[in-house]
Amino acid sequence: MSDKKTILSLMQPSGDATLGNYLGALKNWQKLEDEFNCIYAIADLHTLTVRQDPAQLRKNSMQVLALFLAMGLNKGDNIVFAQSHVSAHAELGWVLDCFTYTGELSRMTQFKDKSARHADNINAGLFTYPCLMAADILLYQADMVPVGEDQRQHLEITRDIAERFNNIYGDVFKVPEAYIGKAGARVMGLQEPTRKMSKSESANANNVILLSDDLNQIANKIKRAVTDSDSVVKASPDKPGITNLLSIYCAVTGKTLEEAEGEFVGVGYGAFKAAVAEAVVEELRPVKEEYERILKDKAYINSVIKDGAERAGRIAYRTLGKVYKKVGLIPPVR
Ligand code: ATP
Ligand code: LTN
Repeated sequence: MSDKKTILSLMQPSGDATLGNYLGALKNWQKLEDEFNCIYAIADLHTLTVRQDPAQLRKNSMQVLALFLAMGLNKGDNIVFAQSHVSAHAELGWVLDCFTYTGELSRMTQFKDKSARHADNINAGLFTYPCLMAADILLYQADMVPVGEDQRQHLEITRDIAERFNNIYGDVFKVPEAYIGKAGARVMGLQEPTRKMSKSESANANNVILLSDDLNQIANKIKRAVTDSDSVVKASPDKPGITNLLSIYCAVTGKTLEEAEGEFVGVGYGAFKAAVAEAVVEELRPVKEEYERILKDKAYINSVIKDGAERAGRIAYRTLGKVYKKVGLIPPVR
């Protein structure tokens, strides 16, 4: 890899990717290729913290990978792979478990939220999730991690773990920073605009736009989105529905909020929603075409992630070797 800084991010294949994942994460990752060495993976091991249907998990994993490739995240020197294909993640995760306190882990808001939502399966993996995520990042000596607001606390604990380890053993890990790009949109549910659009909570199909929905379905979901009581197209905290549609429109067109509001002065909600639908459909049309094509070509996806795992592994096992040596494990006899 070149001497550019390294940026890394993973996405859980916990469902099919949503418009939220696309606008809030993937579209921003796409712009980083020139400036950074980019490493992207599916966090399939993390997904096991919530009970999965095996066939469905495999399907979701291929879909998320197909989307990565459709968006060109594997271009140039970028690396794309599956977390479970580089065993160093699980191995370093274990070591980091031993350098993380249960008190710290029990303060994680995601752990508290997920335990409340999956009260029948509060497993140890859900608890130590941040240690595996720290391993994902620290193995690659990543400088930057693009994270949404919801993952900030996990990045903070990663930094704490890295600093703790470095204080004992010397400079083993680079301490990563959050990458704050141009504000990615936070996309809310179309039917419940006060909650974020999320792939693992797509029970109400009209609430979530999936990248696998067909273009007509996508347009119809937007046209059926809940709006607010008056009929003025203006963002405001007491109008979460309209605010959400405006922010989607801005993220897709690159317009500012003022420009978008200006464009819809005197326009009714119906026509406004039709314009948002049209903009989203035109944005997604080429991505979806590429996505559908790649999804059918399993051999291509497999060849990219095989190569990705080999290249990722070369970096990861070097770091893991250093860690094993520092903590006092005897080198394996070969
Ligand atoms: P899950 O339902 O499993 O929690 P999710 O759809 O909420 O999944 P994550 O896998 O947690 O998404 O997030 C992957 C990336 O997508 C993160 O960088 C996150 O910040 C971003 N992201 C997820 N949902 C949204 C959203 N609604 N708006 C903007 N960004 C989002
Ligand atoms: N926890 C993240 C996914 C994730 C990740 C990572 C993100 C796992 N490992 C390493 C950045 C870096 C999520 O659910 N969005």
